Amino acid sequence: MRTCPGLATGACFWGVCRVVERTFFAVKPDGVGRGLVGEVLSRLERKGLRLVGLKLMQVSPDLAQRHYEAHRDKPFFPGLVKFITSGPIVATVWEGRDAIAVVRSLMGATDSAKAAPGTLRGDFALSMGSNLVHGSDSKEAAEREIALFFRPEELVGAARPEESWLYAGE
Ligand code: DAT
Ligand code: MG
Repeated sequence: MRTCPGLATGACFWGVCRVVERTFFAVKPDGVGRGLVGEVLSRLERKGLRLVGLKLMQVSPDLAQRHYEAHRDKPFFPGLVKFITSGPIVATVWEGRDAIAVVRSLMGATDSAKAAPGTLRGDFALSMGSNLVHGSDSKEAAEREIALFFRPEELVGAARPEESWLYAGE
């Protein structure tokens, strides 16, 4: 596999160039506190997504408000900010084919009690507020959230040797 010249997140599989997506994904304070970081990240790794950014961090109230600015007028906003700043999170960036939608499908529904078995929230959570994980829900959100949490030099595009199998036939 070779990196495509001129494409920030491009890659070549079997000589065919394609643009792959990047998405922002976080294990929330409940997931870190409950010791589920390895379990959660391994689901994304095993799916075949490429880890390109990773940090354990404490979210400040200012960063929390900017991250969740779309929810600023919702009644649950103060509780959301309080929760996401209540302990460390693991902030990550992943890259791969349809990464945004793929990660959302691995996460499950926002209300963990309704999330399907086999999803992260369906298997490891019960709550609406403490719902274990965050994932970008659109290309615009992904770009905005990645830039909020990571400097460009903190993202490292390391190819996985098995990508020739993950994308074989495409
Ligand atoms: P998601 O995290 O699935 O993208 P969202 O963007 O709609 O969901 O909401 C962001 C977070 O806000 C969500 O993970 C949990 C919290 N939240 C959403 N709706 C809520 C509600 N009705 N009551 C309490 N918390 C809520
Ligand atoms: Mg959301």
